[in-house]
Amino acid sequence: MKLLTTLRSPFGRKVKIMAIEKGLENSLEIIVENLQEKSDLLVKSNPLTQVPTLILDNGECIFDSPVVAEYIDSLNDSPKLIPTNFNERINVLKVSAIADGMTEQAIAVFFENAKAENLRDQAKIKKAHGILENCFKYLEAEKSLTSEKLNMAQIAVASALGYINFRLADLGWQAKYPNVAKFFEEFSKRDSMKKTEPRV
Ligand SMILES: N[C@@H](CCC(=O)N[C@@H](CS)C(=O)NCC(=O)O)C(=O)O
Repeated sequence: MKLLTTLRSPFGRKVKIMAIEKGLENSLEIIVENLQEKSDLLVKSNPLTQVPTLILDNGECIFDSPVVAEYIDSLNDSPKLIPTNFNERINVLKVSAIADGMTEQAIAVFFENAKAENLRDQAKIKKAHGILENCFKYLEAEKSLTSEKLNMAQIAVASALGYINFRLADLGWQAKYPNVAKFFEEFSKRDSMKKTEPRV
């Protein structure tokens, strides 16, 4: 299988961590995309032209990251990262959606901040910061993050936090949200996290 991604995509990181945790690292050929000049392969494989995109050996293409994650989780009998128990599953999917939403807001702030100051959409930045605060508050009380059983919610949240630290390093969320900070500190010790640290 080929995974089209970038070295810093938090959505790509989430599915790479899942593959590593499932023992499937060697089944994935990572193809590094340049999003400023997307490859023909990416454009023809995913109508959204986004990473991550997974291309199976039979040519079938799978996107976007929640679907890639579900596919990877189905590939072997190692413990499921997306639980099969209905209530647990809904919660893990919900917390993963929060993590993905935080990533989207962090990307929006990063791109606004990259513009000249007079061109920045301050209302958009303010709204994104507000949503990030709401999500941090939610995660501060979220039990699935401390579950002994590894799950996709933990992976998605860790990928989102890794991206926030990479792109919005001065956000300073750690002091305000000590439970989330503790979770991230512990989770970052995993090999799968170390192997997938975002790079420019
Ligand atoms: N909902 C998508 C979001 C993926 C996404 O936003 N990927 C970014 C890179 S982190 C991308 O491909 N950006 C290029 C573009 O949107 O044109 C997913 O979960 O896979």
